Amino acid sequence: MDSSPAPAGTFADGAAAPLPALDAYGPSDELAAAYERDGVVLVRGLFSPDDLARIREELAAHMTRTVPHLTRDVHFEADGKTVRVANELQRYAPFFADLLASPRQTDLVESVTGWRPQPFYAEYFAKQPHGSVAQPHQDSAFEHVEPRQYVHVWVALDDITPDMGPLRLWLGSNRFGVFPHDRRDFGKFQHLSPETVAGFDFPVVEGIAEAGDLFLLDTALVHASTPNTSSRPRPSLALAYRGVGSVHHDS
Ligand SMILES: O=C(O)CCC(=O)C(=O)O
Repeated sequence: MDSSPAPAGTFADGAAAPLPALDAYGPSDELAAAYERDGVVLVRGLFSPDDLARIREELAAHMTRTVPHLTRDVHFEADGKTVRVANELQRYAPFFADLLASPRQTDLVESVTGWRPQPFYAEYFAKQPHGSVAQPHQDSAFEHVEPRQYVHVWVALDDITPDMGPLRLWLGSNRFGVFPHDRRDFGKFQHLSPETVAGFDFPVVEGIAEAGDLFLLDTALVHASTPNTSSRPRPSLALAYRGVGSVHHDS
């Protein structure tokens, strides 16, 4: 078995169908039923162009003013310079702490999942052209929350076309616990082996999206992101929530 880490920018490819978008202000039982069935739902209409512009402004400020001074909460591409992920944004800017706490997301999470959420963390995926992929993983493998009430509201900060490295989602894979994360990529992120993924029988969809769309995903859902072969960055913001009263075990 090949145990070498996958190089940056590679992914065992094969096109997948897009996930259909549902209206944020449509029937909430429809959103809840889709989430219950698939472990993810694509929601359209919650973030306006003005919201996105403000988020992008604050991210630009974080990247230029704060990130150069950080020794944690930032991960780089293989060149060691280009930011791949900026974590824990709420620690550094009140804007992100406030955004995370907004009822806009917490009400949505509650109405779709049935449990009351509290803010957990916010992180930015820069996904530069020809940057690294995210290999298949479950975020619930890295943060241990009991009971298992832990979601990401993953916001597309720009349109995401198939060549921009959209999310890839294994529908319903959240119902089977945590799979072995026995590989590491160049940045030491743990992920599933190609053999584990090859054994899956889950429908696979691609996260094609419009700017402002969000994926509400159960963090036990296996997901990845494919190469960004376009000439545009594919920025996204993950707002994480866990249940009020849940316990987070630091590992
Ligand atoms: O945006 C990406 O490329 C990866 C996102 C991801 O893996 C995550 O939200 O956990």
